[in-house]
Amino acid sequence: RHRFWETQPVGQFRDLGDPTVTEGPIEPPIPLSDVKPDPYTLPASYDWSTCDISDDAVATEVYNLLTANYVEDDENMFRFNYSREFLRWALRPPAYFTAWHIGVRVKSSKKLVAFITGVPARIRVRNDVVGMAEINFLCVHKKLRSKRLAPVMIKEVTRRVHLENMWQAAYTAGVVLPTPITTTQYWHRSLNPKKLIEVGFSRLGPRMTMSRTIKLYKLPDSVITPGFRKMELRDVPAVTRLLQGYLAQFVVAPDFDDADVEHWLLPREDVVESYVVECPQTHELTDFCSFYTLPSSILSNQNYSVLKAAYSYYNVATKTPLLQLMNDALIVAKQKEYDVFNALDVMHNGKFLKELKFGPGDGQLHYYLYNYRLQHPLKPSDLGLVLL
Ligand code: NHW
Ligand code: EN5
Repeated sequence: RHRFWETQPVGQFRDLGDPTVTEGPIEPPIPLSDVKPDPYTLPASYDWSTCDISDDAVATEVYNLLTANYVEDDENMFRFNYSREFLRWALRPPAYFTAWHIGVRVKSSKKLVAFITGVPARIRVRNDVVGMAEINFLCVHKKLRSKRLAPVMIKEVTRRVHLENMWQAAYTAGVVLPTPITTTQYWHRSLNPKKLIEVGFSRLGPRMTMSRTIKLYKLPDSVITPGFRKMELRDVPAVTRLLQGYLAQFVVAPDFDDADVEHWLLPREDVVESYVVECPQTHELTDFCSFYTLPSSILSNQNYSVLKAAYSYYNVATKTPLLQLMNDALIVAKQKEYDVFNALDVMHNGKFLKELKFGPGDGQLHYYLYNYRLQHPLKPSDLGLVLL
């Protein structure tokens, strides 16, 4: 059934529940001198091309490829529209490798027709902190699909990760592959219900009028929590401590240090937003919430061409009730004219989704590890990792 994935060191469906398979790496590392030194062979008319995303012209080529060919929903109504600045943020975390930003070009025209990326991360699985690659933005131009190009690209990124002496990876996908470590559900909170209904993102519920729907999703004009403010550079050490304390309870979670927090959580306009709650008396930081900005192109509507979506990222509540903290996140997202606030049912998100009027979407997100096996799949609430 999976001619490529059956050949890879990933948990196979037949291993599920087999007590003789143990947790941890599937294959041991090999000497770096034994890693294949040359790139895998592409079909004759294509070349590998390392993409320097710092270069504006290259960033635009990648942006254009993804904008026209990346992930769509199951009815092809919406397509992810990651911005250039978002891609730069996603691809240049601390200690990134340019060689892991891999394009495929047509030899004759130099046109970029496929892409795959990795970035380094330390990910903890139970008590084991593992240096991994986070793989994302796998994309093959619509006209080149089903030619088995994706397996060659996956093998090539794997080879380049191995050359840095890393042997594991984490990735997510909307499709089922061998074998998910967990399957999570997308939830959506309408902020601009009229537009969402008009573009087909959501529907008017039974026995609901437009005006009742607008009233249902109404939010206060300003945040409720005293001391709620945008995160600043000086907050990095305290946010790192809050996050480390929170993420320790999950089975799989990133191991963030100050440099990671500065990169992944310090606000960047139209890319990532983070807020802290600073106790008005002690000036101590007690709570934290964040979301990233990922618009979608609306593929066929007369009046609108983009849907502005916020995606819940990492949230930590130690003093403010989580429900109130996330309600404040919804309020700031509404103020900033996001149309919808999305979240997965990971970490403690299940505690606020229903009460804050999120509804389940038609999409799921499956999480995977490469060359690392778990004995049993996890509950989404045991997962402390959000990929972009
Ligand atoms: S998931 C988003 C993936 N991108 C899209 O969905 C964009 C739209 N679709 C496309 O561009 C986030 C194409 O359909 C793609 C497949 C390129 C998806 N992951 O070339 P063929 C990520 O970026 C398998 C993994 O003929 P195609 C995460 C498929 O099962 N495998 O198909 C990426 C089949 O194998 P099988 C996927 O439609 C993680 C084979 O590809 C997949 O022209 C990558 C068919 O290839 C997916 N999303 O191109 C893995 N979709 O065994 C990283 C299909 O079933 C692993 N396939 O025959 C770790 C590497 C690093 C390790 C380091 C130690
Ligand atoms: C890796 N980084 O299917 C990403 N999105 O539910 C790759 N549905 O937006 C993997 N179909 O349910 C990505 N509206 C996998 C996800 C691919 C994109 C995707 C889903 C997630 C989505 C929307 C629109 C559906 C349009 C028709 C959806 C319902 C919203 C409604 C609001 C009111 C309360 C009930 C729910």
